[in-house]
Amino acid sequence: MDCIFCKIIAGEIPSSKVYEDEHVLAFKDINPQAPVHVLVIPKTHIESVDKLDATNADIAAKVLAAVPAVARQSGLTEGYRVITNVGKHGCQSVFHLHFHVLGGKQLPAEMS
Ligand code: DGP
Repeated sequence: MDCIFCKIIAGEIPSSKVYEDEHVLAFKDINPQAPVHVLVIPKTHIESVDKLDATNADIAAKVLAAVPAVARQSGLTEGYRVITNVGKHGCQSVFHLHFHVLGGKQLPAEMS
């Protein structure tokens, strides 16, 4: 499978690791949109939130449950934003489920 995030999980592509456990990897986004911009992903390949159902929701839960540890590790004591893009209209560019964790400054309230 030609998935860039699966290659990062396999160690074939280097990344700046922030957090790792049995099921989850978190690493710095290559194109940061905020002082802290970390991607939190499952080690199992799932395309996006749109492919979640009762058979794999436990994987997504493990990814989300890792977010507070990622935030703590990244010093996000004043809060942060968690975003996941889905498909073309959502501007998803990597088709391996990932949650963007953004923070380190006051983020704008409005969405474009
Ligand atoms: P999205 O557009 O929501 O699918 O976000 C994909 C993000 O992945 C985007 O912010 C840039 C990041 N990204 C793409 N390729 C790499 C890579 O090779 N390494 C890292 N660290 N981030 C990547």
